[in-house]
Amino acid sequence: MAFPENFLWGGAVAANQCEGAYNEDGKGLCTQDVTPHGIVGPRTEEPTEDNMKLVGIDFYHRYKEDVKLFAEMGFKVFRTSIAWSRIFPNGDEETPNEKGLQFYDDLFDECHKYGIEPLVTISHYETPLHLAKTYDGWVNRKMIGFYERYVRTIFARYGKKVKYWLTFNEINSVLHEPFLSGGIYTDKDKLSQQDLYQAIHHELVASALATKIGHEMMPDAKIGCMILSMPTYPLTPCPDDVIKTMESVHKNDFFGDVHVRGYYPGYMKRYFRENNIEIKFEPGDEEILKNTVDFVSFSYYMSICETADPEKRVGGKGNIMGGVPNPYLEASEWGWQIDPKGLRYVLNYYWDRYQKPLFIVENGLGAVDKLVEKDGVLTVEDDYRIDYLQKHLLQVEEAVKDGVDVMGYTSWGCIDLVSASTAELKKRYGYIYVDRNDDGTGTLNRYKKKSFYWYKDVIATNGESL
Ligand code: BGP
Repeated sequence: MAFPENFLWGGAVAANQCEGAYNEDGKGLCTQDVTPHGIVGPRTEEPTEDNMKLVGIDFYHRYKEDVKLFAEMGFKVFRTSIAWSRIFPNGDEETPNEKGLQFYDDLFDECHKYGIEPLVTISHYETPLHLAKTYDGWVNRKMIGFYERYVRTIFARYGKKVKYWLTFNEINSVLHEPFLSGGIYTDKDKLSQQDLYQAIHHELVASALATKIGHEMMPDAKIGCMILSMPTYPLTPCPDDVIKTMESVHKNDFFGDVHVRGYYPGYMKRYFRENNIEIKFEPGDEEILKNTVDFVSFSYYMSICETADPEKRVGGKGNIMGGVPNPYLEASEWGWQIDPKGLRYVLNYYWDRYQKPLFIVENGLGAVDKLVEKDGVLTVEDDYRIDYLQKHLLQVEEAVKDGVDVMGYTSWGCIDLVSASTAELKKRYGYIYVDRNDDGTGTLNRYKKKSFYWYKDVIATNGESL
């Protein structure tokens, strides 16, 4: 048997992509409420009706039905995020919103009813809008204090119900999406490298501080970082391509390196020197950064290539960050190149680099699904999804055989939800189909796809059925 006995099988979502109820029970606005087109379109002043996230899949009101379905699949763990603006509607007030706190109490209780362990992302692309507008998000050092108050509140409230925590979703994505990822209101093309990296410093300090506070308040908790992983291969064996690839990988490794090693790596100090970036460290920051994580979690959807040759540097599409397409790989309908072996590669890479338990907290195929009737029941024949997941999980198995310590696997969007990059619902990942369309029509009813039964079997056999 390749998968460890207590392997944490499950699924993942984020509050802003599924809950809906964007202004109910005292919730404040967050960055997602004004980005009706995800990362591709302009943001709006106010929430607009075409924003699919305002209703999402109505998880806020239907979570009991959904958790029951997760339990039927045999989930051991369910990853979701807490919407910061449900707890602190503006982000900078002193008193939390009780109704928001109550919602997650109820949700976590519901999970425990079925023996499902919650895995909670503290901040998943949903900074309170007021913090973005008033402080320019993480560019402002005050954010550390607001985040600290928020984490102290949720640790105190849920410490007995939640063991696994992630400080920031895909923390390195702020390099490419400063608004959604870092609540930075300044236009992307006007944002200086100086401000961007200062914002990153604030996030890294906040993350280490949350880890410190979490360990003090919840001795049994396991706190991890979460990185957007994208193995990057040199396009050719030309040494220039190899070095260019190394440099581009460093930009992302910076985040994991600080989280695991507890200090800034030399290659970043060099980058800052050569680009006239001066990171302001306050007294105590260096000490705080030494509070390193218990495990490293990451998303994995695709790999990319890198080249030093400007003529070959055509941009490929990708999961927030693009890259040079790999001529050996096929792509999904949204242009994300499919590379199951890249998952084994990245697991080995992180294990070699960090020697910390690894958790794959996102992976999956975004595809257009069609609801059909089979034996009198509505379902989706999503063999393409099963094929994708099967191939990736077999590579996880290979990595486990390589000796990599893998804690668990939560596939992304275990129930259909609104896409982060395009804000569409037609890009579906789930084992459970939700009847909602991008024009706002649909009953919101849930239907089990073919992959639902497939995954149930994978979990029941601890991966033997793969
Ligand atoms: C990651 C995000 C998720 C998620 C996923 C799939 O970047 O952490 O929130 O949505 O990618 O991306 P998309 O929804 O754009 O298909």
